[in-house]
Amino acid sequence: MGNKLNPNELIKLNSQYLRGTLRESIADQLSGTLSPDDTQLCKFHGFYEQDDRDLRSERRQQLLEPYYSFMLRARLPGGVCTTQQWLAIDSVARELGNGSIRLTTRQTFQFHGIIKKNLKPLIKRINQSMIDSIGGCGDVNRNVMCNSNPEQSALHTEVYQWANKISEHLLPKTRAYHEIWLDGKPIAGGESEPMYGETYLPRKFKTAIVIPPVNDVDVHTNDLGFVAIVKDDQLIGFNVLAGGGMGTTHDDASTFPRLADDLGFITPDHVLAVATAVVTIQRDNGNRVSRRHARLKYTIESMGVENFIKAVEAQAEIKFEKTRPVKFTSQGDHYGWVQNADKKWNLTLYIENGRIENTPDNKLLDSLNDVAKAHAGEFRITSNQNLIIANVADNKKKSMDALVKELGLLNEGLSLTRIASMACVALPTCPQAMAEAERYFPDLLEKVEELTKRHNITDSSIVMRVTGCPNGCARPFVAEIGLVGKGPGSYNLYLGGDGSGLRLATLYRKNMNEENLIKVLDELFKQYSSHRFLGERFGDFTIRHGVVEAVTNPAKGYHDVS
Ligand code: SRM
Ligand code: SF4
Repeated sequence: MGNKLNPNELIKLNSQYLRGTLRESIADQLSGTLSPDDTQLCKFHGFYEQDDRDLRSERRQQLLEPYYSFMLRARLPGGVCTTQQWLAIDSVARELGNGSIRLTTRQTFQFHGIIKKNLKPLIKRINQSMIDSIGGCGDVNRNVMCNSNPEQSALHTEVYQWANKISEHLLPKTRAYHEIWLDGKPIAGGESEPMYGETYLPRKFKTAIVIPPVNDVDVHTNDLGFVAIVKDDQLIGFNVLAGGGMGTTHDDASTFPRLADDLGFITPDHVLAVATAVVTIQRDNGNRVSRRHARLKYTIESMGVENFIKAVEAQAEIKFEKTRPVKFTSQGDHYGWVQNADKKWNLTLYIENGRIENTPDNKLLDSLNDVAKAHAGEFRITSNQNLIIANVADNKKKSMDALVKELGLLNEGLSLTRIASMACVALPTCPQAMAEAERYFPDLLEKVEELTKRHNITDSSIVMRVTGCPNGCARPFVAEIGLVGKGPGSYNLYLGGDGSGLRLATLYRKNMNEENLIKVLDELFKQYSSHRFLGERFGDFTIRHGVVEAVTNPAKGYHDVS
């Protein structure tokens, strides 16, 4: 590794606070693409340039430029939107995207297939519905996650407000977004980025809040995590976590998935100061030479956790109290109708890989449009790519239940493993994909389900996650079975997550094709079926039975607290 700054640092520095030449790039309608620097800067505005990889070689043969389009990711803290907003999102997808909405593993949504001339109208349209895409991507804080426990509505509301406050607090202050996309007037006297500075962060930064015992957001996989501590039904503060992350590079041991460390407990009044401190320490100490090593997890590894804690305390002018004991029990969603303490009803729907579109067999986009029209309330996107119809009044529950049944949205009869699992986007839009994920996973799951039936383990909900590459967008390194794309039809197999997101999975086999994978799972499921303890999870079994070794991690202590 040389000491030369990564070229992205200069792009940021010379961009006049993220403006670059985005206006000119958009105005140039001769090409479907942006200038090279703008392809980096556009991420801070929430979108990526992509090309349809299914069409690449055909277009190359025809001497055409790749079929360029854009993916835009919104900022939606805690995944909450009104049904009015949903109807706007729906119409934008149909009119300016490729007719699909993709719910993501960070509780927001993406549009794919946006052509260049539609970018500005699209951004304007979502902003008219009070949704923006600032920091959807880029080297800043990303969408702030907050768990969507329908059972705990009063607490959820309070904690969700913190997710919103953190999201607002960590937003870049540049007016570039408003000027370029919303025709906002420049503010006289220039501007500054008091927290981020001219070169923003060395890399993306992710924050999540969680209310135990449900760890649907996989809080330990975030750069910064807040674990709500509740006493007598009141929020009294948060355990703060820092330094989690999933992304790795195959066969490069200097990169690794990591679970966050405990920094200690704080009262709510210190949340924003601690968030600022963690962000600015990462800003000043993160690696700006190698983007592969630029996440906070590597900064903490090189500073040492104790030094990092001291630095946060000094910067935020606080003293961490001892981490409070908590217990997590699951990382998946809880499906079906649940009534809140305030008597409102919530229905969690399984959305296969978060993809919402109309196909010849399933008019999911239309069905959710019908639900949104019938429900004057909220939708909540979960961090497992699912959708909650939230806050249905008691006297409306019956008619909503009839509607979702009529529309076939209940997905009854799906296996426990299927509804606990997820896959990343991968092909054809993701430029990083080495193997299929979203398009392949449903078929693979059928084969896995046959095995679970053969071995009588259908009562076990096994968290299985597939990604097309080791960036880990569906958090496979905390799954009980993680498949990580290596090449076309080939995956590395990870085992040993604990079903609550508190233990890293371990590499078990490399370069598995489907045939080998099914053979290996057949044997493992056979052993699990014969030797499991009552209620023992598959991931726990693979550790106890010596299939893989438990990966020591800082979050382990949490799990043992009863
Ligand atoms: Fe991701 C990059 C999709 C959650 C780690 N991720 C990408 C890109 C933008 C590919 C690219 O670099 O051009 C993918 C776009 C695919 C497409 O066509 O839509 C992409 N990531 C996704 C989503 C849509 C996956 C999904 O199926 O839902 C998720 C959107 C989240 C959001 O709404 O903000 C998504 N990505 C994650 C997560 C999970 C999480 O954050 O909880 C991770 C692992 C956690 C982490 O960050 O460590 C993740 N994505 C990455 C990385 C590796 C980062 C690293 O530290 O090495 C990349 C590559 C990069 O940043 O260079 C990446
Ligand atoms: Fe793309 Fe890799 Fe993320 Fe999947 S894990 S969406 S293949 S970057």
